Amino acid sequence: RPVPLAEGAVLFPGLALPDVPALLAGVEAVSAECPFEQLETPGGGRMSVEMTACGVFGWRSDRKGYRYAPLCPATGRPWPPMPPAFAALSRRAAAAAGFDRAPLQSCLINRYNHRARMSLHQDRDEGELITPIVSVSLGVAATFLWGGLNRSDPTRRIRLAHGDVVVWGGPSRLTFHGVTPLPSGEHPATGPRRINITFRQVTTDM
Ligand code: MD3
Ligand code: FE
Repeated sequence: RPVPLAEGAVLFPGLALPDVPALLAGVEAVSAECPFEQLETPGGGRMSVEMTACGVFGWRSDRKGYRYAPLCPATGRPWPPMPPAFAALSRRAAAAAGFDRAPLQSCLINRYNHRARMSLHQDRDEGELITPIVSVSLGVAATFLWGGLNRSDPTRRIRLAHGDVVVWGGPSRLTFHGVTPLPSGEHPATGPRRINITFRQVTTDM
């Protein structure tokens, strides 16, 4: 069942399938409180992916830069609480990959429409790099690009399908990664979209 990808990185195909109804209900509840938004980048462009978040911290981007923040930008209120089914899945996945800490402070929700993409980047706005990141893919399958510790390292292409969970920790935590433009498609659970949920630990003090 688990597919080792590299040191610290493990793919669990379909691990989230039993949780799909609760996850999609959670995404609906969170986005009703803090709506999906195509964030502005420091360069003045707009991300093609729509994002929201729940938990203690969400991630935001604007002309001032990228950062984790305690308030939803659309409402100025705290991000919605993390639904219990979300936290349970993060715990289960981190434990299954052999980590004794699970990321529970922040849950970012990315929504990809046809052609939305994410260019190659590292996740390094978190001050905490010990705890792994847990990612859950739902809906239309995407091609994930996975490189090394340098932007110019060669990339592997990994198909992330509905229900797949990946845990990224240890030496894989700071690898460059991205998502190629979402193909046109249809999935019974999400229609033409893909939803990616990532769990993160942001600070060491909680
Ligand atoms: C490997 N999201 O939100 S999830 C992101 O599919 C992000 O929406 C992508 O990259 C998505 O930052 C990829 C898989 C993932 C997430 C975080 C990682 C892979 C990772 C952090 C380090 C290494
Ligand atoms: Fe990332």
